[in-house]
Amino acid sequence: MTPNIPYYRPFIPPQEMEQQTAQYYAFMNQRRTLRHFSDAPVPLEVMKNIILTASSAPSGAHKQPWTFCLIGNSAIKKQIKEAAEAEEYLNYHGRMTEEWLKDLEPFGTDWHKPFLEIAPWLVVVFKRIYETDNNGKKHNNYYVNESVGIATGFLLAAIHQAGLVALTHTPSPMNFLTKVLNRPDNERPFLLIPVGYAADDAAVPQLRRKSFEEAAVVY
Ligand code: IYR
Repeated sequence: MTPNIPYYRPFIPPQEMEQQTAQYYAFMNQRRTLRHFSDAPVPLEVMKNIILTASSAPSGAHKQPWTFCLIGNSAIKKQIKEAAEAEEYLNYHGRMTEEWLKDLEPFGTDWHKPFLEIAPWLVVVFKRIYETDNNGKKHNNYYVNESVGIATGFLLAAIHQAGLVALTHTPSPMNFLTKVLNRPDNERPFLLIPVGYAADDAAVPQLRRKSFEEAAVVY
C-alpha cells in the first residue's frame, strides 16, 4: 500500500463559510453555456492550467480515466466542424424526434456549428475504457462515466474562473472524433467543448434554475 501523507485544511468558522459559499455560488451561477464565441486568442498556458484543474478530479481507484485533446490547429478544427455538421444535418433532418426539436427551440440550435472553427480552442474529452499493461493485458477502468463527468465539471468551473466561456457540445454520433484525432482503441469521445472569450454580441436564452427546494431534499 502507498503510505499516507498528512492532509491539512485551515479551519473556517461556519459564519465565514456561509459568506464564502454564498459568494462562490453567486460566481458559479453566472456561468452560462455559450454558442457565440470570439476568435480572440487564449494562451496555451491558460488552457494547460484549466486542463490540469480538470485532471485533479477524483476518479474510480484513481485511474484518472480521461484524455483531454486540446486543439488549436485551424485545419483540424475545420475537419471537426465539417464532420460534426454532417452528422448534425442528419440529426436535424430526421434522426431527432419532433419532441426533441421542440425542446431545443428556445436554444436556437441547428446543424450549423460555426463555433467549432471560431473558438480558439476545442477540448475533446475522451473517456478511457481500459488501460493496457506492459504485457499487453487489458484492465478495465472503474466508474468511467462518473469520473470523466466530474472532471468535465471541474473543467467547466476552471473555464468560468478564467473569464472564458464554453459549450458542452455533443455531436452525435461522435466516433468521427476518434478518426480525426487518431485516438487509440481504449478511448471513446465523451464531450466536445469549444473554449474562448464570449463574442461581443453574445446572447443566451433566459433560463430559470431550480430553487434549492426543487433541486434538493433535506432529510
Ligand atoms: N447535438 C445537437 C442537438 C442538441 C441536443 C441537445 I439535448 C442540446 O441541449 C443541444 C443540442 C446539436 O449540437 O445541435
